[in-house]
Amino acid sequence: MFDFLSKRFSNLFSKITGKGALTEKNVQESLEKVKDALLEADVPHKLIDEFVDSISKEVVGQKIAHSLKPGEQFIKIVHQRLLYFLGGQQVGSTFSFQIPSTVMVMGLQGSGKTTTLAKLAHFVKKQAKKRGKDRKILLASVDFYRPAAVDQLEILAKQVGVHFYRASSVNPVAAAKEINIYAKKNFFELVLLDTAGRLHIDNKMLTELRDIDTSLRPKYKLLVLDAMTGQESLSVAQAFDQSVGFNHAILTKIDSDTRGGAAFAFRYTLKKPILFVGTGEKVTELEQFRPERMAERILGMGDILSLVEKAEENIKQEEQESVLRSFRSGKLTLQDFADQMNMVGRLGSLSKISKYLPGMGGNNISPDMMEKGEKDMKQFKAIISSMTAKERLSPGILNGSRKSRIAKGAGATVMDVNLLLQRFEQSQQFAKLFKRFGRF
Ligand SMILES: Nc1nc2c(ncn2[C@@H]2O[C@H](COP(=O)(O)OP(=O)(O)OP(=O)(O)O)[C@@H](O)[C@H]2O)c(=O)[nH]1
Ligand SMILES: [Mg+2]
Repeated sequence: MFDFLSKRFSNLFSKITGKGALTEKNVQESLEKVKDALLEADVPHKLIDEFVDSISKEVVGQKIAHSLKPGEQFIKIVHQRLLYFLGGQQVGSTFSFQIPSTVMVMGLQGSGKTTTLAKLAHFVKKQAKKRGKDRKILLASVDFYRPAAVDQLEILAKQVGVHFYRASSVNPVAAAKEINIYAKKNFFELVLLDTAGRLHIDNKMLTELRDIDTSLRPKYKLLVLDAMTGQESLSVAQAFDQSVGFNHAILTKIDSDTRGGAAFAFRYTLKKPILFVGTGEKVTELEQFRPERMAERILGMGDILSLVEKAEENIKQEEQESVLRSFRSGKLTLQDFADQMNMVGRLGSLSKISKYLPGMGGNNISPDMMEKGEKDMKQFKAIISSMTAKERLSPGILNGSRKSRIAKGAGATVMDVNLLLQRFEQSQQFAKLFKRFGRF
């Protein structure tokens, strides 16, 4: 569970750690690893070559900053470049729709348009509530292509607690006009319009979208892209852009095993912002897109910040702060480690959480391993709780007799105690890394 360091990342890192300078040779070796990481993330070859070339030019012969080791400097440059290609750093800015406005979603069949629309309604409603406001939000659909599509949206609208309107016409353009008139008459502040998707890019779909666009002129046209489609999503995005045009994209299903190659390819080629990412099937599972997190995900560093944000809803502030503090200081005690496990325990199943942790995002974790992880975690907690406060703060004093006392108290073996100490050691290294990168 607390194998925090992604194997790939640590490999990449160790390759050039400790060497005196960034030389052509060690840079090339490491760039190969970056290439592999990007390939695995499903970034198109052509983009990888461009990306790697640009880094190579930047790094070789570069003077190492005083405070950094060559390996760290290298990772930092890769990270920054990735960030740049993903749309730069966003510092805590929260997106909000202009009011009043109409939002139209578009995308291929099954990409998540209808679900995302409900998520957006929920997002805006929650955002308004925080400011003590109540937005008048309308969900409506012009998807007459799939029989139950309109019903699906109606159910979601009920779930979120926003208005829903069913047009009487089944012609998408006529229905869109009807919805528009209804919304104006009833002073809706935000109209979220669902449209039909097709299995592939198809002219009829594009023409329909263009006609709706011409008659409604929605302020926001959002392309919904399924992160799981990988490379193909790039040509999809290009087709929508050339034919209908859109302002932003939303990337869905990033809770899947995908590592974010679609986001990279999309940003790099189309240079349009990704506004949100979908992280699950529920209407609450929508997050603002954070380039820095995607960069880390692509590099296999995991997504600790997302995990922390998720935790915010479930975990008391002070507990979180103590964990962050220990990360920030680069020092981690066994007590912090136990706190972390408690925190993680309250976040949900390991399998869900693991997607956010470095080195655990792939499909290389079997249900058996998950189960074992859950069991280990319980045992680790028992072991830590049978230690004295002093032992928790300075595990260095744990000799043979202390270990066997602790093991007995926790119903475990000395080997289990050693295993815990080993994991703890890894976690400590991770905290040190965090500190060096200045992540928090
Ligand atoms: N895991 C996960 N599933 C998602 C996400 N977004 C949507 N889904 C699922 O993807 C499936 C398709 O979602 P829809 O919202 O119906 O997709 P759509 O684009 O409206 O599909 P059509 O109307 O048929 O074109 C559903 O089973 C959703 O629950 C996400 O972010 N994560
Ligand atoms: Mg739909």
